[in-house]
Amino acid sequence: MAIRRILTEPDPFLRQISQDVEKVDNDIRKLMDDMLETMYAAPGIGLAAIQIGVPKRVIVIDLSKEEEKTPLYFVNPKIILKSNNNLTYEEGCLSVPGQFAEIDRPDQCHISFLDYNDKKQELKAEGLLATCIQHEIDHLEGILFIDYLSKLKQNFIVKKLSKQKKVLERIVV
Ligand code: K1U
Ligand code: ZN
Repeated sequence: MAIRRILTEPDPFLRQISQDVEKVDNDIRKLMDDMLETMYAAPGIGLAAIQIGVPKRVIVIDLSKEEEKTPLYFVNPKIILKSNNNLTYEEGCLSVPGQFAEIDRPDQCHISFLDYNDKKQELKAEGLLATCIQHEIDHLEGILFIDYLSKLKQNFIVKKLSKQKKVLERIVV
């Protein structure tokens, strides 16, 4: 397993649409293991493959608070049904460091996906899990949570992150 670098806004790679995986083989399992290690190290509660520069439809999530880890793996996740009721949650994103905003999303979603063993599964998620799944599926479409904010707020955040990146690049070089 390896910790991989997480791409941050404004990296155009994050805006790509990710491609379906044909089969969950050992390469995809290695990718998911790396994603999980990267997510735990960050730390975060979810990660999409595109965030580490791999444009494949793969996401990992772990909402457990205890020592015992409970990783969830979703390959080619598809939303079958969304609830009509919304949940507002203060979201963050490892690709938009230091920024948080209240985002409204359906409070329940029903998804189909392939699991770690290439088996077709379905899941009815609610609450934070539903929010996190939708946030990660957005990444697969090149969408970031800041896209739901006003243009003014988006521009402010992108400018701030661009400046931070420039400062960091000067320190590293
Ligand atoms: O960048 C990502 O996609 C991960 C993101 C997932 C997420 C968070 C909140 C709402 C929806 C989706 C994060 O994990 S941000 C970090 C975070 O939420 C967290 C970090 C440490 C402990 C608990 C939460
Ligand atoms: Zn994110």
